[in-house]
Amino acid sequence: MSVGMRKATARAHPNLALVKYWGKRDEGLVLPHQSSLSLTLAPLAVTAVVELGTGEDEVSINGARAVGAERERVLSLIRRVQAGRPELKGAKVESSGDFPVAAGLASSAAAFAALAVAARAAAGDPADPRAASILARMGSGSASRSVQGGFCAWHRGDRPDGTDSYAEQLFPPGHWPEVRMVAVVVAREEKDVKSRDGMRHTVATSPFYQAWVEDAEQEVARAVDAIRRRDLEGLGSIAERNAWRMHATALAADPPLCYLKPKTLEVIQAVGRLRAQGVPAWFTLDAGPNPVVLTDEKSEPTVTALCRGLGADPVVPCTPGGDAVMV
Ligand code: 2P0
Repeated sequence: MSVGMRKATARAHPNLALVKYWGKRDEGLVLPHQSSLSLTLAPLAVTAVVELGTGEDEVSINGARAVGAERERVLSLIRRVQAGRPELKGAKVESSGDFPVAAGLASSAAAFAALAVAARAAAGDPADPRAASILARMGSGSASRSVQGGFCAWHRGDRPDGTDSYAEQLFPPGHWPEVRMVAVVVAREEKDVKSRDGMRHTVATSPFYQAWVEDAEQEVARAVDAIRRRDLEGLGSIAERNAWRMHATALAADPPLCYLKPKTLEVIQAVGRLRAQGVPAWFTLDAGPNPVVLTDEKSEPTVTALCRGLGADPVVPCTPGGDAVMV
């Protein structure tokens, strides 16, 4: 072991955006065009172990040695922590998730949040959710929102250096413990267009992009108001229309970006019919074919059974999750 080696382990949950981030104004610093709002989700989590001062770099993800762009993305976050501190040169990183095979939720938010929290601790930096959120953001935008639990807002910020673009908790998980989000997997294959490329293409070619951005800040404010009042119908309506607007913006890109599959639409329409029968349920959809259904504790079994009945597998009910923690 080389002198100065430090090691820390952190665990973080994924999050799901109810008002979404879709497009960067700065690719290098991962600065968004709009603010966004999410719920951190338990029980799924990623654990990251970071040792600094190892001399050599070594990155493994889910037990396999990471290479190429994947390795570089991890190490570029680590380098920000090592900057100006030669005694921290070299990093051994092990990241592993307990996500079921393609749970339909991106693991990158949890992975980069766990990595940022562990890396800062390994370097001896004090616990600081804002600084960790900024660091996580530079690994993956949505990871900025997984440093803390409950409902978090990622403020777009205005500064070119990104120091005011971070996520913070607005409501802890205990504010509204009955909320459920059911991840519904209708397709397990890797999506054709990754989020990063999809948003770049949308920003560059969609004539609807400006309208999408202008809508966002007020949508976050309205969603925050609904969460404050624990108004599931209000929040669900905002989440659904926000997902449709994000996808409409992507569909208007040239060539169009369509993340929906026939089965996606089948689930979305079935959720709408369920709601017409009085069951509180609203869908949201990220950059992929797998919907996530917002509902409450009482109706979660009905939603889960409906989606399983349509052939979705797995269907993973999630509850509000807590902060990223040191393990
Ligand atoms: C979100 N998504 O707000 C939006 C909604 C997908 C759709 O953030 O390029 O992995 O690493 O910043 O965060 C997924 O994109 O992209 C995402 P990068 P990220 O959750």
